Amino acid sequence: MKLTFRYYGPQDSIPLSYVRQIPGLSGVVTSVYDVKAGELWPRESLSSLRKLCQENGLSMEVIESIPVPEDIKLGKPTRDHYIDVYAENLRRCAEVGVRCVCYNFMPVFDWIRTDLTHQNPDGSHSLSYEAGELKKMNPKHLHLPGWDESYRADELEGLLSEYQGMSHEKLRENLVYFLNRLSPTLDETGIDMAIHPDDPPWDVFGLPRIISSEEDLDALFHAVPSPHNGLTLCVGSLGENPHNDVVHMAAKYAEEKRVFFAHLRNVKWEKGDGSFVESGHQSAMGSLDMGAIVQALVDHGFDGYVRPDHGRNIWGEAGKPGYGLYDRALGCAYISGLFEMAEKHKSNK
Ligand SMILES: [Mn+2]
Repeated sequence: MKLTFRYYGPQDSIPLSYVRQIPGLSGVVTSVYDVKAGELWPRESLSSLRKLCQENGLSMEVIESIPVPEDIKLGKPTRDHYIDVYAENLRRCAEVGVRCVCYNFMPVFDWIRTDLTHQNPDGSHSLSYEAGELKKMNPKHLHLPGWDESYRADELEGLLSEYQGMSHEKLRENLVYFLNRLSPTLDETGIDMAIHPDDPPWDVFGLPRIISSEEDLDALFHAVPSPHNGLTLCVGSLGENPHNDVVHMAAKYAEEKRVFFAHLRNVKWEKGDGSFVESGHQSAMGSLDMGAIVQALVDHGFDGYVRPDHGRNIWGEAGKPGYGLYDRALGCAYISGLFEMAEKHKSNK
């Protein structure tokens, strides 16, 4: 596997000169953050990002993400134009050595939490989700830091009304259309498209979500069998739903060569009503068996990109919730330890 770290570009509070000191790291996962969804990424932005990475001895082979414009998710007549722009952005990424693009297909909102500074008993802070709190939130006034794309209140209102009546089936059709139209570009560039599961993996605010379960993933890979159509196995997102058997999914999709990228983080289920707290990475801190997940990936031939996902905010570190240096660096150390042991105990299943 290739261990990577998310980097928000030159505006990130964590410099690459620090990132490069994390043991075992080979590269960063980044994006062009100052261009709206649906617009072309300047070649200069990509080449200057790559230069920054190279100067620090880090590769830049994964982009997270190129946001998918809502017109594509909605299946509007303008979607062909936006898919063509997306394809051109993929070509430009390929020109600077990008191999894998993480994206999601969640309508309007990216990941959702109800608290970004949940205090843990040890004094650290985590992102958390409480089912009861979500019911009190107004989707028309929602913005969370770290979203790849967000909208003004007036845009949100219009968008939410456009999604009225959107079914799971229709949204799935729109995703399949998007991937099929991108297919020649994927073959030409060799780029792997790694869809990120819905976070949390269920419908929110009445908006349908279609990448939440094994059944959803099977349907996607069946509909678009291209070898470039795969998954960002975000074990935290999938694992937020206790009904998702993440160890089984890791084994199955690694075996099927659908896992291009893995986000490894742990969650602790609370109350049995869908509530959860993002715990530290170690199995003992949360509800997921991280060792078994990594062993399943390794045993089934996974050789893709990995990164720690959100970390807790610890040791008084300020900054973007979930994206501090310290706990994610601890996550890297833990993850590389798990892979070292898993490789030693690899069984050829
Ligand atoms: Mn993730």
